[in-house]
Amino acid sequence: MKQKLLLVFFLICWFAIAKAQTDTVNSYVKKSYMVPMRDGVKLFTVVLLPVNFPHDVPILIQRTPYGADVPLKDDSTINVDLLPAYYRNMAKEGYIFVRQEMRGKFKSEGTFEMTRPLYHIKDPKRTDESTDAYDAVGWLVKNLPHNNGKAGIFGISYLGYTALDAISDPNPALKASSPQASPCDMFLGDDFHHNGAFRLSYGFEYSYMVENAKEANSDFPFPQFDLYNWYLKLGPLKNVNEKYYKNRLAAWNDFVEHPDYDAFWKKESMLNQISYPSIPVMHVGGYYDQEDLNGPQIMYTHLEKKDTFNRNFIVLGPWFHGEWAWPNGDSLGRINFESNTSAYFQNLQKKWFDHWLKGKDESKFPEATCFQTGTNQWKTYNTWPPKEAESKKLYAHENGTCSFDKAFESTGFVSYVSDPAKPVPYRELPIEATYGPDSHWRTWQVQDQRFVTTRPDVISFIADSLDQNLTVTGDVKAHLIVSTTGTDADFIVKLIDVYPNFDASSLSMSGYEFPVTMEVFRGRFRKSFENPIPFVPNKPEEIVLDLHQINHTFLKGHKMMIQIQSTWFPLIDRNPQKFVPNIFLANPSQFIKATETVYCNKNLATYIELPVMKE
Ligand code: PG9
Repeated sequence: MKQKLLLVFFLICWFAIAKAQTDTVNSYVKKSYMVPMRDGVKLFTVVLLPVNFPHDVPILIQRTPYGADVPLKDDSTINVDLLPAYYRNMAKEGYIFVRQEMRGKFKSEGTFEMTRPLYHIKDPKRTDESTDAYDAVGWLVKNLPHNNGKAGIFGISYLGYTALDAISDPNPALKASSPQASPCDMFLGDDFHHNGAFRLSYGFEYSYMVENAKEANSDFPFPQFDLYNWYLKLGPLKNVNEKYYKNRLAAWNDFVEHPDYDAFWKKESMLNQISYPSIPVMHVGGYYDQEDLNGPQIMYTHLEKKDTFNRNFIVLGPWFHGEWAWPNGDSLGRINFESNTSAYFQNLQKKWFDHWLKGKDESKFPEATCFQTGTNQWKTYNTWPPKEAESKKLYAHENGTCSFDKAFESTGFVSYVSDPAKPVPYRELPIEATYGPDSHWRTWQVQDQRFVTTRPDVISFIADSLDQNLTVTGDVKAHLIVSTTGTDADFIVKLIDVYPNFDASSLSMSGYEFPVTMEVFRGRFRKSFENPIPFVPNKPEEIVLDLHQINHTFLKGHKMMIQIQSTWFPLIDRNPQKFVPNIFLANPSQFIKATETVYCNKNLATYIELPVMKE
């Protein structure tokens, strides 16, 4: 009897182990193909297939301009534990992973066009990233062994952009898309401009990286490590073509030729190309994304208006560009989030794709999953931003304070001199090449602002310390009333969380000035992005500036602070401060000093509008 029981026990264990083994993938084998598109152009495509896995599995695709190949020979295998943390958990339970090079890049045929518009919408005979995604999915489901006929697409940044492209007329086998840190509109926000202000260091270095050579990403050969002075010595933007690019880089020439929000920018804006979530979409973004902070927030809001079937979702976390793909997301710079936020996301991403592509877990997904900084907790919302937040105005006062009370006085302003010859650095020096060795590009958006607070061309307004927590969840907007002695000007606004002067529990964070959100606006576009106009010297004018969505608790004992300045260099090119038709063609003599005035009185009030949650 005892022996029989032992045998039964042994058999149960054996079955359990055998089942567990067949439900887990140990390794993947690499294959590569040239996949034909409808116009005959073939795209280089790398595939990782699960080895000895008895189930049919979905296909997860990434389409990239940065090179799709992985350092493995064809037909060789890789242990699942060596795959990136970003999708390792999905790999363990079986997916087919595909990376495809976009047309014109690396081993793919055809020509590359930066942020190629969706041409097929107007002319069905033309190809673009959406038709390429369609053709790729069709080929993959037909040709890859053991696929279950369902595909998803995902990726970060440009790969997120191609995931977004794919939802315009998706292949019927494409069942879900997760555009992550995808840009949406390159003039209003994201990589190349913010509110019409040109992102100099990024635009300069990125166009060289992707367009200098077809077969490789190239780093601009800077002759020095700290680039603050290099960009200063570069002089006006017209020197870029004169000294370096010689009109050779299409992307840079496009910047020069399209200084305003014209048809060129509008036709590539996702806002004008995709209007509804044709398949389930999960937008993912970081509050401190140094490249594409705007895209996920704006695109979620845009698609939400037509989300009849409830398949539009958003996840926001305390991340730099793509940090959620990293193994560890428990901090950024010196800001601690007290848990591994990346692992949390990777788990959520798995559940989301498992649901749409494997039919697992029928439970409803939260509409919005948005980390709350300050309290350091994940929160879910039925609507995003949550409707229950109450709008409050944080007013700047002449005496350098700010509060929720409007000023009583009818006069009141603060002025500073902005000198393009001595621009305010956007981060502490040295400013290394964007993706060069030891670069701090990923963390500058949470950098302690004390490095500029005492500059005479930076003005600050600080509130009393809070006697209870104050949570701001949703869209933050700055309303400035400003004038200039020049005829053009930029304004940079920051909402800062000032930590207590003496914090015994975290001594080194005492007095830290944490920029919860910040943004630039190029003044010439205050009435219209299409038709810039000069300022009339000394005439007060309103500028409304989107400071994005946040979910942040200013903790009891902390202070809120508003900071304003007019240069942010070399992140943003220098505004000459004298109105010229095209800043890309301005001469050195057109760059002038100007006095900028911010009004803070009862008739001309400058304030930040905050969506405040009830505690
Ligand atoms: N932020 C980059 C990018 C995306 C889309 C277009 C151009 C640039 C990127 O990291 O891919």
